[in-house]
Amino acid sequence: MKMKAILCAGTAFALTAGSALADKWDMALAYSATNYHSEIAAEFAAEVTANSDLEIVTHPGGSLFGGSEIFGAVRKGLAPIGERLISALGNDDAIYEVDSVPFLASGFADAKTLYEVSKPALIETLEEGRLHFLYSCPWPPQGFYSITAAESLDDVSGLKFRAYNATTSKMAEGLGMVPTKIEAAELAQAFATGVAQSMISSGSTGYDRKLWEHVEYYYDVKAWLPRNMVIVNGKAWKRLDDETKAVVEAAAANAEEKCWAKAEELDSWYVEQFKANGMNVGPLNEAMQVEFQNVGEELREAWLERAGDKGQAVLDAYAAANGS
Ligand code: PCA
Repeated sequence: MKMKAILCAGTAFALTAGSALADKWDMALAYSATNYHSEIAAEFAAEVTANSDLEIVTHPGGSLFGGSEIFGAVRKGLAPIGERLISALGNDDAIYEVDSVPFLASGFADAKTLYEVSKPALIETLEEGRLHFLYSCPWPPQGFYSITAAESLDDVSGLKFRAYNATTSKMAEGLGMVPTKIEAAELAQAFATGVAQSMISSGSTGYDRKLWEHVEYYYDVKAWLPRNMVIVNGKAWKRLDDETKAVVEAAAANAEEKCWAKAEELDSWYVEQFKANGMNVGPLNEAMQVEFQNVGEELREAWLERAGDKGQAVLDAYAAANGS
């Protein structure tokens, strides 16, 4: 009996190994299943599954790997495919932080231009790490959440600030707050327990985590539009035949186009939901906006120093694309 079972299993393995059939990829996602990034990733996965012999199964909410683990997991091949917030990878290469250079691109059109001019450098950097790039999609412009009204630096001084990358940590420090890195999946808990009292993020993440239950103020700072990217382990990518690769690339292009449109469409809707749930929503006062911009300017210079010629080339291309 036992022998037969082993034989059967062996035959099944030989059959699958001998054909391109029935490859399955688990796709690691960090954000809520209902967030548009995750929903569109699920549509991407369904499109590939329907049109090829490759099945892609999404695992949202950090259920396969937590947000901070996904990049390493895909690089090591522990997950063949995953989505990661690019600007959290600044320790690997400063070029990953270009979308979070403060006040460089504050709206969707500029963020798209910045994406287009920085894409070759992004792809090259990923390839050096043996990763294949598929698509990238933005978060809406980043605002400031605070449990207290932020009329002056004194008001926010000492607040525990939830950071998602080095830039947000440094912004917080520059403004007199105390940063701690917390992934979006743990956000509601952090605010509920007082581990976090302020943050910079989009309306999207505040909405997903019902932040109005903990935070009263949302300021529409438009600091930058960070992006997620979907990447594939280099070896897993090479194992696909050309036909499957073409299906995956086509689905990725569809996902990217839909996702940019969805982010823009939802931007003001999220903020409407904040108002409907009793949050105070509006711009920072002029003096505070200037404080944010001044810290931003310092971070921009520090970034350029780290990013060197590669960073300068992207900034030059961006300026040229904007006609300046
Ligand atoms: N949401 C993600 C990253 C940027 C955003 O808008 C987060 O807060 O983790």
